[in-house]
Parts: sequence; structure tokens; C-alpha cells
Amino acid sequence: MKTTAETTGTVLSGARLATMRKGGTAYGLVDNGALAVGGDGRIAWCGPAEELPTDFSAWPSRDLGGRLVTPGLIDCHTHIVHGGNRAREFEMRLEGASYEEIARAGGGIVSTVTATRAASEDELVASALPRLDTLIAEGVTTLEVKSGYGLTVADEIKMLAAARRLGRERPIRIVTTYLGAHAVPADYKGRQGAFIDEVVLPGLDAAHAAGLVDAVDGFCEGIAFSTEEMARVFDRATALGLPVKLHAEQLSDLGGAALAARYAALSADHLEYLSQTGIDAMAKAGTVAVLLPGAFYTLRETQLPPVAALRRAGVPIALATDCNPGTSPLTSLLLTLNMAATLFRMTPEEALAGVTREAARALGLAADLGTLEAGRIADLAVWNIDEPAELSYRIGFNPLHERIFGIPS
Ligand code: DI6
Ligand code: FE
Repeated sequence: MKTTAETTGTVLSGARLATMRKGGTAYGLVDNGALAVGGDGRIAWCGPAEELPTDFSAWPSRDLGGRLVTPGLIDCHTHIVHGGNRAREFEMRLEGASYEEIARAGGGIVSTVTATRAASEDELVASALPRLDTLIAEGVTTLEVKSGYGLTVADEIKMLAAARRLGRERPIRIVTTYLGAHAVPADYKGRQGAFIDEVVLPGLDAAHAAGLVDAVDGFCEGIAFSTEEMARVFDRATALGLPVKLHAEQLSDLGGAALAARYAALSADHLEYLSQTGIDAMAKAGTVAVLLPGAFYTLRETQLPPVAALRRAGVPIALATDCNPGTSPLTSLLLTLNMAATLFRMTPEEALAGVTREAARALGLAADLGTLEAGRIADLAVWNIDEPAELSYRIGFNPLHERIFGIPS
């Protein structure tokens, strides 16, 4: 993209750029780099400082003192809007109950549904903000938020409206996902088909008509929905022109990832029990694998997601917090990087790509976000570190110096 000096903007100089562009140096690193941000909030130019085109020399410039600059971080899978918490269930699991036992006994997701239904939209926003602020403080500039704890048409819409409002309360890009097929509420127990007909599909139509849906997701699992049931939801999503994604192969292998791939899904998420057939289907469809080490850790899962096989097949791997009250009460994307490296043996470079370039792709936003290059939106994180690997290496330490959302001051 050619931008000329007619456009005013800002030049950020004295930057070590981890551009996260593929195919060049590790992390796409540019030492002694400069980055010109146009008045439209997009990167006009990015590269070695000595090559900065004279077009941009008239722009005001700011020296970043040699700091590392990465794309703003992207948390591409969260359930950050929800009522209540599940600290009591945490205690029960420590006393020996399994996640599935608790879910079957009416606890688990269903207890969060009760708390979410009881909360107003204002209350949902207010309770999500402290969690959101924690992510923002670590350089997160784009956040995906799922519904799925309302499970009535009105309550799903209330959750999505609360999610959209987070983007007006704070300087952050919010992407919403409709997750009506998350759990079967008590009044539909044993009548899953009726739940899909009477709630999931009409809820999707209504939320979409209200402009509240960017993508459609589901929980494909023994304790939730079958592949046949998810196919019905995906058919409706496709008819509405909405992209799909799926919670797949988290607790068992139902072939969810292959189903998602058949619908050209943006992503299949969790994937601990993913088979080679699922991997091949994802590779063919270009579906991103979103791995969620916070849920793996919280559930004390021992089955590792097939990272090496995904790599071999060339499936892009993204990472996210899965921030939710049951299986991943996690609001740190930096800790997620550390867990991905230590638990999943991903390289620090893969981990950082997983919350930038590949996370953008998992949201269908790869043309706008996730790398530092001309034309992309200038969401940036500036860090007080020298080596990008430090982002994965440290535990419980936040080296963010500055977060730039669109237009630098
Ligand atoms: N998988 C998960 O890990 C979360 N949802 C899902 O489909 C857990 C949701 C919860 O337990 O509240
Ligand atoms: Fe999830």
C-alpha cells in the first residue's frame, strides 16, 4: 500500500520490531526499525530506520528508546462475559469430583447459566471489566467474546450486547461469537433437538438480525452436542453468511474438527483428543488450531494436543486464554504463552505468533491485524524487554511499556 506524506501521521523510531511476518528472520525481527502510522490508524510503512522513505520525514516522530514492538496481542477465544464464578466447584474438583461428573449433576456450565440469566446487561459489563482491564494491561488490543451462558434467545442477546459494549467502554476491538449450542439447559434435558429448534436457531437468527454476531461456535462433546446437531447449527450460520468455529476434541474424539473443516471453519479449538484424520481435514481447509493451555492446566488434563503433528501438517496454531469461570479462570495472555511453551512445548516464536498472526487468522482478520506491515491496523504493544522470548519465559511478570490502539499520541 502506498501512502504519501499528504496524509499526516506519526513515525515511531528507535524500535526493535517483531513484525511476526512469515518467511524472514525469526519473529520477523527488524533491529533499529521505524514504523510510520497514518492518520487512519494503519501502518503506512514499517522497516529498518535507515530505509524510511523521505515522504515520512516531515511527520512528527517519537523515539521508543530501542524497545521491542510487537503487534497488539489478540485473545481469540474467551467467555469473559458471564455471571458469578465457580470457586466452589474448584474446591469440589480438588476433593476428587471430575468436570464431567459436576456437569452431569447440574453444576458446571449450567450453574453459570443461572448466574448469567440473573444478571442484567449492566451487571455483566461491570463484572467483565476488571477481567478485561487485566488483559488490556498486558497489551491485548483485540478480544473475542462468546455468548453461551444465556441459553434463551433473550439471554444470549443480552450477553452479546454486553460483549459489544465492552468495546465502547474501553479502547479495544471486540469480536463476538454466538455460542447458543454450549450446553443443554435443565428444562431441555433429554430434548436436545428441541433446544436447537426452539432456542439455538431462533437465537442465532435474532442475534444476527440485531448485528451482534461475527461468528458461530458450538461445544461438540459427549456432555454437549453431537456432530449431527452441530451440522444443523452450521447450516444456519452458512445460510446467514457467518463463519463458524468449534470447541472440538476437548474431552473425547467425536470428529468435531473434521466437521468444522467441512464447513471451512475459521478455527477448531481445544483439540487435545484430535486424531490424524482431524488434522488432515483442518490442514486441507485452512482451519486454525486454537490451543487453550489454561483449560488443559485447570482440568489437570494429561492428554496433550498433537502439536508436533499439527506442525507437520502445516496447520496454523493460535493460543488463547479461554477465559471462563469453569475450566480456565485465566486473564493473562502472557501466562498462556508460558504454559504453551512449558506444557505444550511450543517455541516462544510459535507462541507469540499464536497470539498475533495466527490469532488474527482464527478470527478471520488476517488482512487487518496480527503482523507489523504496511496496510495493517496499527495496534501495537511496546515492551521493556530485549528478546521476544522473554514474553514466554517469565511467569507472572508484565513488561508492557505502552499499548497503542490505532493512533499513537
Ligand atoms: N469448553 C470449555 O472449556 C468451556 N466451554 C467449553 O465449551 C467451559 C465452560 C464452563 O465450564 O463454564
Ligand atoms: Fe471455550
